[in-house]
Amino acid sequence: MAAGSARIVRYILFAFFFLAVLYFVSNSSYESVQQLKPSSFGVGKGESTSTKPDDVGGVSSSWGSKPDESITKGTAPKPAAGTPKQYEDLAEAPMALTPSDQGWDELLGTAPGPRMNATFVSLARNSDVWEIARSIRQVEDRFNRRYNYDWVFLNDKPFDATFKKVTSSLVSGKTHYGEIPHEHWSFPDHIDQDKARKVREDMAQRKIIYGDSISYRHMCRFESGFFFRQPLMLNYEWYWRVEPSIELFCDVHYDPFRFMAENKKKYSFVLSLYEYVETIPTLWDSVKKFMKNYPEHIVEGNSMGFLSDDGGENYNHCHFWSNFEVGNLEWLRSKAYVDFFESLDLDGGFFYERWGDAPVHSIAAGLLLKKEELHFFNDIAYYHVPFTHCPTGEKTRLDLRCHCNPKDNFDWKGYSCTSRFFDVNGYEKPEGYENQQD
Ligand SMILES: Nc1nc2c(ncn2[C@@H]2O[C@H](COP(=O)(O)OP(=O)(O)O)[C@@H](O)[C@H]2O)c(=O)[nH]1
Ligand SMILES: *[C@@H]1O[C@H](CO)[C@@H](O)[C@H](O)[C@H]1NC(C)=O
Ligand SMILES: [Mg+2]
Repeated sequence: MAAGSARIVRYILFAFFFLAVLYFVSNSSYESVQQLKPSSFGVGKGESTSTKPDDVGGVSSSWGSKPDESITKGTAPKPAAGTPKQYEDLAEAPMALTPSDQGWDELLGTAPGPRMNATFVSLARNSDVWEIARSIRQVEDRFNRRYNYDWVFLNDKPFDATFKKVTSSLVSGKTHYGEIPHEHWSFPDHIDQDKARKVREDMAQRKIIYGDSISYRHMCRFESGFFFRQPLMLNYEWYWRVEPSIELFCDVHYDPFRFMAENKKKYSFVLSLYEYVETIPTLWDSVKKFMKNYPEHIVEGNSMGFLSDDGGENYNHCHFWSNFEVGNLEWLRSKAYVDFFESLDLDGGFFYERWGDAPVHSIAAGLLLKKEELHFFNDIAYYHVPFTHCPTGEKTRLDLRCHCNPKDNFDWKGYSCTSRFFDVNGYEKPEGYENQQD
């Protein structure tokens, strides 16, 4: 009996000792948490440096003096060039929970290096806002969040407040909104309206895509001859065209504008294909007339071999797809290009047929530029319905963290002209292209 109760006392003492140790340990760790708190609260709200305007719609930037039809607005402040602020002691870094907290805009830092005199440009309707938003988000995530280039939006009608708010919240550079003047989005006087209407009715019957559309024709003529001469575009030397609902599948690690400048490139593409013949039956006749009237504009060492299989007699319908373009605006504003556009425009094919800006730009790039001035961006992976450019070569795709399916790559398929571009230039095709030909 006595031995039994002594054992119980021993158990009780042991339990007390255990509880005491537990209390001591938990208490001291509680104190150490308490000690951290003041310093982690110390930085934050009170020291906010964000100056992002709350009401984007009402803010005007002073970028150049603009005509009435365009509104220019500044958005978020650009982070300073260089690496992001690093805290020596990571425990000291504040947690930015709202846009006014310090550190909110410090994502992975601004890319070092010079910036080119360049802008993104999108032609869009107010109703395109959510589709262009998707495109912008991808361009920003894959490239521009580290470069902060500006973005110009053009429209034949005034942009509404929603369009401006949404797009300027997504773009890391400055955003500018321009309204296209009527002369750049209407029938020129020399167009016979009856003839143009009959063409639209006929094309509607033949179910030619956009064949009955007037606005699509204005769009194609505008992109062919006027976007680069809009007052807002005169502020830049380089452009990257972005359409609604496109996708970018890989990181863009370097600055394509700077690549173009340093390598003396003037025009670039990611997808090429054969044009739908019914939309351009007399385009090449018009081009031949231009070549005869302006021999001085046809450059030696051009890419005629990309456009024609018989030395220029006939067009093979190959063109670069112009919904993606990185290009030089000074070239488009040159006498050679403007003479080319005006010569074509007088022949009326934008309305008497349905000439697209893609073959127009491509033929100009093929004849007015040296072949070394054209560039194929294999490493910019891109989708515009219904075609995908996904880089050939697994190593490239992994290095660039691509999310496209290589099977979707259009480059080496029968309906693409990219193979021909490589042949004309004597470029070696990337490893693995043979396995992507169908
Ligand atoms: N402002 C404006 N933009 C247009 C109009 N029609 C087309 N666009 C834009 O022109 C570009 C080409 O039009 P889209 O419908 O994508 O033609 P697709 O790519 O040839 O099928 C896109 O950036 C459109 O947002 C229009 O009537 N007004
Ligand atoms: C950018 O290019 C445009 C068009 O050539 C020019 O007018 C403007 O002065 C340039 N801006 C800068 C900062 O070089
Ligand atoms: Mg499109």
